[in-house]
Amino acid sequence: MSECCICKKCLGVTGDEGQGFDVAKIRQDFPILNRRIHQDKPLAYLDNAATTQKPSVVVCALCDYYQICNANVHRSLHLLADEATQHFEEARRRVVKFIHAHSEREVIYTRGTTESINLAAYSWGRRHIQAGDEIILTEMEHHSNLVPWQILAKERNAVLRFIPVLEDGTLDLEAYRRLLNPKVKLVGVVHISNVLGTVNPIQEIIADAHRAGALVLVDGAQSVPHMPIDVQALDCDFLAFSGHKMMAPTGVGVLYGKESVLEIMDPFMGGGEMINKVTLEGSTWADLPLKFEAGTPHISGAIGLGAAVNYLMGIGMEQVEKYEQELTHYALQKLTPIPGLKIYGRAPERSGAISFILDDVHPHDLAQFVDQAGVAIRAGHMCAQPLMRKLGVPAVSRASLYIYNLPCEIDQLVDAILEAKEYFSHGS
Ligand code: 7TS
Repeated sequence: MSECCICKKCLGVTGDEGQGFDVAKIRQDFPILNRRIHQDKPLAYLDNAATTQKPSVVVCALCDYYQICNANVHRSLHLLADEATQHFEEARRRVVKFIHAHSEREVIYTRGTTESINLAAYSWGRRHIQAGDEIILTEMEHHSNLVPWQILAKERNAVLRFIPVLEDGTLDLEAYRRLLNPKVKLVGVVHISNVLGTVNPIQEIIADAHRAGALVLVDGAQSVPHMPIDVQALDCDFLAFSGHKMMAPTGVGVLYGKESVLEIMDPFMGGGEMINKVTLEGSTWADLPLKFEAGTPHISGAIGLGAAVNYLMGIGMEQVEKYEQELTHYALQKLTPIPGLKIYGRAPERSGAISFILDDVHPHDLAQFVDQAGVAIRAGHMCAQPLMRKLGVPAVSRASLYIYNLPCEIDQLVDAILEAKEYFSHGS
């Protein structure tokens, strides 16, 4: 393992990008990546699907808000309140640009993907789903895009149907087309699987759903941080994503919804901010997007999200995607030949979330072992228990990549897995 994190090999992969892409420079924005852990080993942070690290500009944006213009938004008339509101709304405009939404009315701040999907299931679902209606999901959904629909279906006597996952980790699109019928009101689909890394063909899925008269919610938790997204080109009705998986703070995320769809939805939560007029007998609602933003929001989080979006746009999402594709290719090349290592997910279109099992080593033991070598990966059911059941395993280990990772960090993981193989083969 090289002492220098930007070793020759890494520069070989990252040095000739041109167009201003420089991973060494990017890494300087993340002081945490210089940490040395467990007897001075360089930290290789490969748990980005769980949450990403934050660049200094994001941390500074939080500091600046609290130290320079801390105030509540959308209410008081003093200068600080005005500045805080400006920053909060500027961040929303950046998100609009980032995902190519039509207007700020379509971008609702939430606590993250989970809340975004719950909002849609609650506010859209309770108005539009009746007994006997059908909702199509996939077998690879994160619990966030499954449980809210289960709750809704139970309450409404609606039916959930599932697009099967094929052996290679792709969706069975023929089965999907057979499932479509006039009773289907919504298709909920993850864009990129947090377990299999599969990039689902959502453009096609959306077009088919629309032809059948159903709306589509896309879970973008693992895609929005990693590739260019254009909600207008995709024509999705909802898109949910989390700030913390794209360099922003925890506790902030977004539900994008088409204005025409959001307009005819009831509020999610009641309280301050989301009203127009209130009497003791009843209330009317604020315009979009505030109708769905009851109470004091996560102001610093939203400002941090704006800074993160700015940072990512500065690199360019095409560059982010291209670099991560190279890195994923490198990782798969290195991991695949390891004897006894089974990788889950062989979709031709795949991202840098790579799940695996080594021999009969428990995934938790493997994660703990590689942690001792300085490598942070995740182990567990990945909040996708039905998919685990389908794969026939209780849990997996998962390495997940981001724009600041290096080939030598993958080497560090591979070395640690080989050591683990040796260690556990002695029947410890
Ligand atoms: N959808 C997908 C596809 C996800 O990967 C996650 C989080 C969520 C929804 C929920 O996001 P949250 O920000 O609301 O919690 N996935 C993971 C993971 O794979 N490891 O930790 C969290």
